[in-house]
Amino acid sequence: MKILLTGFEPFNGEKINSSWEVVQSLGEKNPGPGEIIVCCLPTVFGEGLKKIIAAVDSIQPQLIIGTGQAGGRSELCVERVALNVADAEIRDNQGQQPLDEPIRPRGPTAYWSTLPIKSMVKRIREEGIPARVSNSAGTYVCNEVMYGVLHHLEAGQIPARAGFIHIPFLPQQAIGRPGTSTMALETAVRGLEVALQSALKD
Ligand code: PCA
Repeated sequence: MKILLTGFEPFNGEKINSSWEVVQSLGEKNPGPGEIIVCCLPTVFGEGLKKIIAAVDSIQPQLIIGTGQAGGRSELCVERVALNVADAEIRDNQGQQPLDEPIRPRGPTAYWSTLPIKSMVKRIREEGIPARVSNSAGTYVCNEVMYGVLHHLEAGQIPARAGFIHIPFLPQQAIGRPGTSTMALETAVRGLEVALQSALKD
């Protein structure tokens, strides 16, 4: 059983991206069951999606979980749905800022996550870690990656489950941002590990 786990490079002037820190740690741990293969995606419209699709095609994982940083959120957010739109409030790492653009002009309006989102949230919470189902992955690069991967799997009739989890800032990212929610690295890593186990068996 191969599991593709992705995070993103830092964006918006940050020095780190919590998602990549968490994904790297879990990849080093590789606790099983299954073999985790990690990949860091550029925070660039078009490029992040290209890189994850190339990884899916070469690794042929049975499970694909994308993660991204959602600064300001206080819980691990298991995303329910990806929308066919790119609408950026800030520029990406190559200065692009698409507005109201479809990701796939002939694609459906949205794709549902094919992960057991409710079970994943339940199991993370049973560990005492804050988590919830989120009904919006936003309209930035993370949403594009989630939408594009689900579209690729459906178009190619590839039998893999896929979805996306947003991760809060790490504590060091709250410096200079009073009142901002954060989650400790070990907590987020454990939450992601449990989410992954749930996705494999529920
Ligand atoms: N978060 C952004 C893109 C990269 C990341 O880590 C998002 O939520 O779209």
